[in-house]
Amino acid sequence: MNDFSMKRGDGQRIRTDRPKLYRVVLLNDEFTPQDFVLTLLRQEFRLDGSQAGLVLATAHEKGACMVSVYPRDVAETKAERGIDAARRAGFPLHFTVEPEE
Ligand code: NFA
Repeated sequence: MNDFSMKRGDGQRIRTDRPKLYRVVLLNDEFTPQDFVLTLLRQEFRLDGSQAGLVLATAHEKGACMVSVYPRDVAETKAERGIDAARRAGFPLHFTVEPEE
């Protein structure tokens, strides 16, 4: 069921929609240096070194890899910040955002 349900102090039951989650997906390209991708995955997406290495390697080999899932606005902001940082550095690195399920 897609709701949170909890009792307030006065006994009233409060339900709110659980936010839908969206995947941020890293796309491979031929030009963006691996070190740049690793730094971005660590700094923007808060992956640790081994997670970042696995995501990088999977995208490199298979063409794409899910980075993480977030509520929509967070996913879109992180993807945009990643794309912007790459563009500023002169690289074509790209992320997409897609709904889970
Ligand atoms: N394929 C890039 C390279 O060999 C590295 C890369 C991996 C880029 C994953 C984007 C995503 N320099």
